[in-house]
Amino acid sequence: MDREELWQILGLDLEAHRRLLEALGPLYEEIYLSRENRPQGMAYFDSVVVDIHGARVAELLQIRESGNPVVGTFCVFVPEEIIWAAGGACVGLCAGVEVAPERVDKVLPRNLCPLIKAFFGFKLARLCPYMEVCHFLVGETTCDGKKKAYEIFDRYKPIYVMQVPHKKDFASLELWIKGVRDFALYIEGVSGKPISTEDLREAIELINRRREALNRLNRLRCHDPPPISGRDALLINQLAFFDDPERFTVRLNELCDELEERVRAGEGVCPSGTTRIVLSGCPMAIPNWKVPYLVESTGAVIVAEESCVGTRHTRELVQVSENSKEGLLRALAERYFRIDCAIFTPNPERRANLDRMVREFSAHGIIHYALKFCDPYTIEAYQIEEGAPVPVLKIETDYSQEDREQLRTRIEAFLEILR
Ligand code: BJ8
Repeated sequence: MDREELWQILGLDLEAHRRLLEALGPLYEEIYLSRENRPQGMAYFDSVVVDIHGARVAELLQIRESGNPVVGTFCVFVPEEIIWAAGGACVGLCAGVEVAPERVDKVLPRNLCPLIKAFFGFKLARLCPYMEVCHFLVGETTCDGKKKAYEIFDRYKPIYVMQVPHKKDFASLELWIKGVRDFALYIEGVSGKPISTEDLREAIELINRRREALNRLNRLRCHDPPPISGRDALLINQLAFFDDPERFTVRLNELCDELEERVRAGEGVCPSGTTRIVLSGCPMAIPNWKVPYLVESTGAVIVAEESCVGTRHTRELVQVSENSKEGLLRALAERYFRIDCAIFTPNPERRANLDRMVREFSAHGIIHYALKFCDPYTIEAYQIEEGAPVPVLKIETDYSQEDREQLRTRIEAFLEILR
């Protein structure tokens, strides 16, 4: 289908949308395409970005027109397997760029996390075809900002909100399991047919395979030199939220085959001995590449992301022990309940996971990345820094480019200390 026609069907503001895509092109060229020594397998992921609002959106429209649910989400707590099992499709809608701030400021407070403002901006300005192609969205009671913003956002697009407990005890797990069961019932109601045990098992295996491929990619970055840059790895992690999971997994495994060859040949994206950084903190939604770009253009390499656009999204697989629908739903709920997001209190698992990553990836330092006004991560940064096995640089930033030079100076000074 012709792209303009597709965007018109979805009711986008065509003129503003054209300007948005025009702005993305040079940014992508600067941060990605102009770089040398990228693996050939990145060509597929580049093609997805170059047509980011085209081919995949058309596929989702087809799914919607065939009567199956297309569902947008904002958090890795939403058990997407249930949506896929119902014959539907799930797409992550978090955005990493500021859009229509003057309109957003009329609805939301100024001092709010940029990630929340961004998805509002995309809706108010009618700029996101993924948002528009969705039947409805699924929110979650994670941070206060999101859960209160969903109450207002529901006026623009219907949102089903899942209740996420904030403590990891037995009672909370039981509450969460019930929430996952209720969500399955809701999706069955929307799609008009029950989810079979077989469909649910296949969906669990499908998403587990995608996680395994992402984990394979991430493990390859343990090597010195790493065979792929942090920027490219982040991009792949970002695209996992959009692309068809089956195709994405095949292409990613092909890329990993190539990266294994590189490792065998001792080839990397940077010289051996380059300073290695773990990024930790808030998710970096596409096209939020500011900090990774600054770090890697300052002579270091990012070897891992302790983030929801990174290992927090992929680390845990669903462990199936009982092949009944109830058993599968329980296994799903248990897997999602292990996520170590900063909205949990207390949250010692995050600290333990991060320390393990520092060891496994032989990192020299941690850059803790928090979005401005994100209380859970800005506050938890204190515990992350305290007693960390390597030096920590704490960054608080938003989606603007105004602090770019200031950040560059701080990152350069930090890398100097590590060296
Ligand atoms: S599981 S990190 S995706 S909640 S950055 S909106 S927390 S104020 S995105 Fe998140 Fe789920 Fe947790 Fe992951 Fe609020 Fe913080 Fe903004 Fe955030």
